[in-house]
Amino acid sequence: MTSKVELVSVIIPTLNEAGNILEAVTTIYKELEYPKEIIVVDGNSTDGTIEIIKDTSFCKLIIEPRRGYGIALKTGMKNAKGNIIVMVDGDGTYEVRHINRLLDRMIQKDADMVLATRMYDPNKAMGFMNFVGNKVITFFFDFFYSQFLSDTQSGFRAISHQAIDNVELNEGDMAFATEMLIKFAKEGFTMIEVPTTYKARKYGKPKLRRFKSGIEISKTILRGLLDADMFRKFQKNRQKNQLER
Ligand SMILES: Nc1nc2c(ncn2[C@@H]2O[C@H](COP(=O)(O)OP(=O)(O)O)[C@@H](O)[C@H]2O)c(=O)[nH]1
Ligand SMILES: [Mg+2]
Repeated sequence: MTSKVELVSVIIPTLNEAGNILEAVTTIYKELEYPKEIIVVDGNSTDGTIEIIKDTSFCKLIIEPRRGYGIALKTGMKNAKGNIIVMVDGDGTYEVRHINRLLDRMIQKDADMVLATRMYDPNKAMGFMNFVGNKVITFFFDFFYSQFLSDTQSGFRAISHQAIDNVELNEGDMAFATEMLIKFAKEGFTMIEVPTTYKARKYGKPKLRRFKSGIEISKTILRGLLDADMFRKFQKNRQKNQLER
């Protein structure tokens, strides 16, 4: 439940995003209409990302030398002071101008998490293989955990800080994003989506290793199901979420 925005902590993991990061942080700094702190968690980039962040007066820089998207986000969350956390990639692919939409919706719906879904993007900028992988993962996630999400792999999310402190997250890399959804589903937290657009990466390479991440995410989904008692709880949440749509 998030009825008020006191402070938004925007957390951006970066690993060699020198050509993308400045536009992302300046846009967020200019557009975000709520009190904010912008935290960049860098994995010891060697392409100048760190220097670019240091040159801005409005970003807090944390160096997290351990590899992994999930590890970087967890470190950022530990240092976040806001009652709401927004996580977003620093690779320029998400339309960060839409950040207020997530927060407005969060308050309006008193939600625990709002995800920016890329599935209604008219430009269809997501690569074909990523799109298919995402659809398959999302189908199984929704089916097993009784949710109605369209883009479980979205890395652009507003999250209640209190809710995230309530769940234990162990995945260190890309499966972190899915593990978070599973744990939220188990707690009966409200998760909703707002549409956004998406852009192809202009600089640098994605760190996503599709096959490896696909396996890890599938394992995370199956592991979450081992607790059979949860099924009944999910069914109850299904009814509640249906009303929230
Ligand atoms: N600090 C840190 N950031 C990372 C790491 N791996 C990926 N990132 C960042 O996390 C975000 C998502 O990664 P990306 O390569 O775009 O993955 P994709 O969007 O799934 O293809 C980007 O901003 C990356 O720079 C890491 O090991 N450490
Ligand atoms: Mg990306």
